[in-house]
Amino acid sequence: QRPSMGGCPVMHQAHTTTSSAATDWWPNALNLDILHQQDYKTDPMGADFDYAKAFKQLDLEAVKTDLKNLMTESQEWWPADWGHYGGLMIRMAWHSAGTYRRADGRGGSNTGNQRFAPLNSWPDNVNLDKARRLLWPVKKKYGNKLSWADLMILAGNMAYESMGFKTLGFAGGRADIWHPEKDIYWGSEREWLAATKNRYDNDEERESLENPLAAVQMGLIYVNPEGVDGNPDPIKTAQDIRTTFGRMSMNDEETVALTAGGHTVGKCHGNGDASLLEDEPEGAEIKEQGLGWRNPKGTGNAGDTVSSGIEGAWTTNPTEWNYEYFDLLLNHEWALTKSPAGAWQWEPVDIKEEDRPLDAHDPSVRRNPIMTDADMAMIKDPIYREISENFHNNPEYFDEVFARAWFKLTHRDLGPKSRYLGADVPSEDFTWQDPIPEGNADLSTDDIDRLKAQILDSDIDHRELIITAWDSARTFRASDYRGGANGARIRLAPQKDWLGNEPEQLARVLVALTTIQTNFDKEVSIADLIVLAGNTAIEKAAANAGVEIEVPFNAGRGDASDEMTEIESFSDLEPIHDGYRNWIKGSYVVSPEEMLLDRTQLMGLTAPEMVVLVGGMRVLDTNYAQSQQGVFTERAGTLSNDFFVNLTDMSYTWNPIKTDNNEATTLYELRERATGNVKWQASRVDLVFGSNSILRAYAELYAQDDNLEKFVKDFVNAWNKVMNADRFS
Ligand code: HEB
Repeated sequence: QRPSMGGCPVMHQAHTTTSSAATDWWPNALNLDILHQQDYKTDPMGADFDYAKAFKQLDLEAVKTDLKNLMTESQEWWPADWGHYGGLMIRMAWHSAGTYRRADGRGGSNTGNQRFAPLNSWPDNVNLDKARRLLWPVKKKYGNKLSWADLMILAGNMAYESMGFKTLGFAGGRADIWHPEKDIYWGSEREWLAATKNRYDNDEERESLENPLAAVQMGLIYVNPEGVDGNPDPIKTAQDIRTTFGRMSMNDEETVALTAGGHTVGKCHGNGDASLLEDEPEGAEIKEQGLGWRNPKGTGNAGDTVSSGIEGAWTTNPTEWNYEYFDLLLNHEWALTKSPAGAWQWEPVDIKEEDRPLDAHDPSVRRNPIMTDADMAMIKDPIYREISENFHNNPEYFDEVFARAWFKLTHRDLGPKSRYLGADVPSEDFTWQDPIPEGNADLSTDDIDRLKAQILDSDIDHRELIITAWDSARTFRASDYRGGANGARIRLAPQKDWLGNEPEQLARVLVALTTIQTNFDKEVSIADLIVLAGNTAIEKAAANAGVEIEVPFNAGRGDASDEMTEIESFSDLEPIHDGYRNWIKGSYVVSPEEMLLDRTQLMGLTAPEMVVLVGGMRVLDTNYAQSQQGVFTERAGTLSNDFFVNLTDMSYTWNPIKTDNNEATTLYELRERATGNVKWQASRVDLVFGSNSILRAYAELYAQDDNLEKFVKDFVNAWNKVMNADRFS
């Protein structure tokens, strides 16, 4: 109880905890906070800070040396198993990277989000708070030049190197966030580790795991180590492993390599009663200072540590890179037992004394090695078994596959190689990096003017030029920096055939642009021409509205080839809705306006940018199949603020359109109040800008009599941001 003197100094129910917010009264209102986080003021570094620049000043070799030393400098507050923190650091790095999922590109290592809720407190991340705290002296020493996000991955690499494994390399470039991410959907459960069936269309069909999720239970990184819903059965666990690793584009061979390479080192912790652990970091007492899971047993650490509840090491020498994992797994019979914490685990029926690992804190005792249900899957699933045997017989091959898979795991969501920083970047290109050749950046103003003139001379509809530029750029997602206009992959499979790209129209525009390219006397990429054509058409549309404005253009985009393009993984980028073009591919449970919001967040745009772009795209007549919903203007093709003027005009009423059978559709019509005549048509995506109070505030801003010019300028800025979102050099 806090002492009170004649009334509390803070008003009761003040909005100072996360359980109360002004908008909680209307839980179904659009959550624009997911966009507001793009221009939050939580980042203390300010807009001028450029992490890439700061990283370039970093003495990477010195950090690496410090990290290697740190591995074996056991701290009394959290003693290292066998005097080596390697296993703990690798688990931290893997859990940082392993939240990535390919469907929306969210999760993963590139933001340092493990410092914040919910990840800092996930049941699967027990005691990784200790790993990060052990790294604090290194973070403190190198400061702004080394983000937490980079540090966590580098620490995993240095752990491997200090245990004798040569990694493929390391790229820096992951800038930290300073607040929990508000946009990531981790599942709808309200209970940690709720039964897996919540996430499946059909519980027996493990591939029916709800997209975009990549873990089988709330609070896990991947699968339950004790078996599906805690019931050991390696064959079933194998299905879950295959599905969840597939959700991050790992194939069977990569999956086996990662699991084996991961569990070659370190141990599981479960020498106590897991139910006695105190609160996780986010809920812990102030005196815990950000640490969680206080363990009341014995010293609460070292030999008493409880993390997963499983207890024991996988290999005889768990601080060394070696091949004992497969030796033990394949050459013993394993039987189901329980750990001291009561967790299911597998132990060998028969093992030579010298093959048993030493106790992690008492060298006078040897213990049984263990396997989790997930490890057993590596020999019980027939496909995994074949791979395991092959790795066992060809350790050099195992080394190579593991090195590549580890690099992919830890760098996958950092984006294209142009974002990679530092001297340890491998020279090899990998197709999962979506490589793009460099384009010609040396186009003079005169060259660009000549190209623009040819674009205007060609007989392609301006709306089609704008559409093509938009469609080529809109695939970009800031979650993993994939997609975008660079590379002009819109001309390649699978994108050229996506329904949302209106393939016939697209093909026509590409032919016209290719003709311009071929006839031009300098090298210019199609990727650049697509953007330049869109820009040129927009300049014309602005001029029609009486505003002279130049859309910025930076040449240098390259054209990717089919060989550089993993068709399967590009399928993740296919739009199934695009509110900017007033289009939805099918019918979905989620409302079109929510999909617009989610897509906008992925594109890295703010709420005002979304508003100005939608308003502009409508009057530019760029709807899919030229539908007229939201085209609230008599002069389509003119970059006017008519969308906002008419949306906010009280001379209309807004009415849902019914089908002939009197069923509601998701479409609306605007009728003149005076006559009842239908004047315009609209979708939910159009009308949400008039109904949501925050969006309406922005819509009114652009409808104002004094803001036509601001509207055009803001539109051009937002457009330019979209066109260049995927360029990092
Ligand atoms: Fe792991 C640990 C599970 C994968 C690496 N794992 C661990 C544990 C568990 C697991 C339960 C224990 C924890 C404690 O502490 O208690 N994993 C698992 C699963 C999976 C995995 C289920 C799926 C299959 N891992 C993995 C990967 C990696 C790893 C992929 C990498 C590569 N882990 C690891 C490590 C460790 C672990 C290193 C140790 C830690 C220490 O030592 O501390």
